[in-house]
Amino acid sequence: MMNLLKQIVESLVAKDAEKVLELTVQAIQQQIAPRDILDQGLIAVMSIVGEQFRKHEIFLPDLLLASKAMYAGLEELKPLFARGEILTFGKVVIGTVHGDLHDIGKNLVSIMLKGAGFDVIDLGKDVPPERFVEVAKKEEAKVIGMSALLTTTMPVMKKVIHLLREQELTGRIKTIIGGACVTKNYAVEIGADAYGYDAAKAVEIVKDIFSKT
Ligand code: B1M
Repeated sequence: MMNLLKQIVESLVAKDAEKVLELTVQAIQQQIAPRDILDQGLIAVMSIVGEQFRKHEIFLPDLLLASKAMYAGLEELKPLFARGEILTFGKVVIGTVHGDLHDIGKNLVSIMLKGAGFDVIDLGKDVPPERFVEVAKKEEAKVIGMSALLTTTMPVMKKVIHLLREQELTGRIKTIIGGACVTKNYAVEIGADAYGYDAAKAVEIVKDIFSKT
């Protein structure tokens, strides 16, 4: 069993989607528990790959290939999870704020959060403040993640935090912000719960939030 999981890890690190798919099917046939295939195989690798990306040991196309390989395996596993069993570790609503069309960084954060096992509701770009709050409430998400690349769109993040406060949701729905123009000081200034310098840090923070709730 361990050998097969090890091979899944190796194929994922090699970003070989076909091999990952083949080995995942084999693992299922050998009755390895889906949760073990997920945790010890697919998700474990995304942490390794995320760290490599953070250290600039690999680049964006490598990260995208690795996540594609992970999804190939994940698709095979999804139907096997018993009804009611939670496949993911929690829900996160994410988007690039209203007025801002830069979504490359946000997509990276989204991919890495998915890779880490979170259920990510990606609202895309140019997202109005009301929509972040509305969807987070409807989906019972515990985290709202906002990205901004333009100094002119940063105040939208503040609006979201204001809306949460108005609706007495502060603390129940945590906020994490990031993007090239955003700083830790700005996060403190507007009352965001956390600032993510990069995608790997964002995953670390979200994991931390969920481990405490
Ligand atoms: Co624009 N752009 N752009 N642009 N663009 C910048 C941001 C700019 C700094 C370039 C410059 O002048 N030097 C500048 C902003 C200046 C400012 O406000 N301070 C700028 C401008 C001015 C503009 C336009 C106004 C240009 C024009 O039309 N006159 C226009 C605005 C359009 C709009 O949004 N309304 C515009 C348009 C565009 C393109 C469409 C051409 C394209 C975007 C394509 C796309 O995203 N689909 C684009 C690009 C590519 C850039 C640069 C060159 C690169 C941005 C990028 O993707 N970086 C950028 C210059 C730069 O940043 N050096 C620039 C790679 C990405 C991986 O990094 O997004 O920072 P980043 O994400 C990182 C972290 O920040 C963090 O994790 C990521 C990876 O680790 N992170 C988070 C991001 N979100 C996070 C969320 C988190 C946590 C971490 O928690 C939720």
